[in-house]
Amino acid sequence: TIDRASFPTALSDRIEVVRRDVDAVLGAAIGTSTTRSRRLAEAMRYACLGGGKRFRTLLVVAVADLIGGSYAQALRIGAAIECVHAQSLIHDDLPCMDNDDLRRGRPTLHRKFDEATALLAGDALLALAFEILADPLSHPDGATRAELVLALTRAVGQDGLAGGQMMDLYPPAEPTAADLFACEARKTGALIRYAVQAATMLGPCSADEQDRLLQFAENLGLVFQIRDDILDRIGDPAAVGKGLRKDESSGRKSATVIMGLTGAEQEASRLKNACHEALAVFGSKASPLRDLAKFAVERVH
Ligand code: GRG
Repeated sequence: TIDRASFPTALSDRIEVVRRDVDAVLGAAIGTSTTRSRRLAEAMRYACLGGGKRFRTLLVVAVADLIGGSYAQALRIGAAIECVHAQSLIHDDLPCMDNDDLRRGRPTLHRKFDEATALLAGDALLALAFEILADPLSHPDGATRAELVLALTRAVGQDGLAGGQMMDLYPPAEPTAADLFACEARKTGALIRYAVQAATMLGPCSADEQDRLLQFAENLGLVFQIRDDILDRIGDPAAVGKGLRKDESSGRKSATVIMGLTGAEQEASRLKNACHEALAVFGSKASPLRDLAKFAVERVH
């Protein structure tokens, strides 16, 4: 379990510790074999280890902490999620999707390498995610490992990232707030929900506690994406100055386009309150999760 005496309580310190530790797991999982393609491994490292807030891993660790799960197992689940997340960002940045040149303040993977390398690095990272989960180091019980894998397949597929991205690329002509939530719950919410769901498998957790944690996760996933949409509107002063707001220039039917900036901010605040309500029964033990909800709604990148 997580040693609370030595594990930092301040979120900024937690971010640093978790980043260091999950990066070590990811680095080892990608490996240093000289018989494999060095270019592929370099591209995977570039995409996976080049920054990122590690929000989903922090979430796994916080839920594991709440229910007395293992830190080492939480980190491995976090690493698997970071692989899927990195793959989704690589694909999202490609010319056939968002056609972005920059990610995490550096050239996107297809700009740094090339499109073929970006596609293959994404493929290999998705495979690596499942390899990490299916390894007994992630959980000693085979049935639990199968559940961890099954739940991730669902978070990635038609009801998850791929389905949500499709809804984002091909929205209805006049999307409603319900259409937006259906898209964002899949595109962003599914992996955040998975982080919480997987962590509940790492320790004793009653059905009622799991329900509440999943309710928290579903509200958190939406708030995280709505904040992303708000940052696309207000986040880049250079773009605003040139009249190139990303929420308009991208053509995406984002929260700020559908609800307006004020509507999106009100919705984010409502969802944050719903996060807090879902955690009420856990009392002060859930403080790290409350910190993450606050972070999701206040973050500036
Ligand atoms: C099959 C896994 C898979 C994906 C294919 C391309 C695609 C389908 C989905 C893309 C979904 C997407 C880009 C969602 C955006 C989610 C989001 C809010 C990303 C930003 O997350 P942060 O802020 O990023 O956590 P960092 O850089 O901090 O890790």
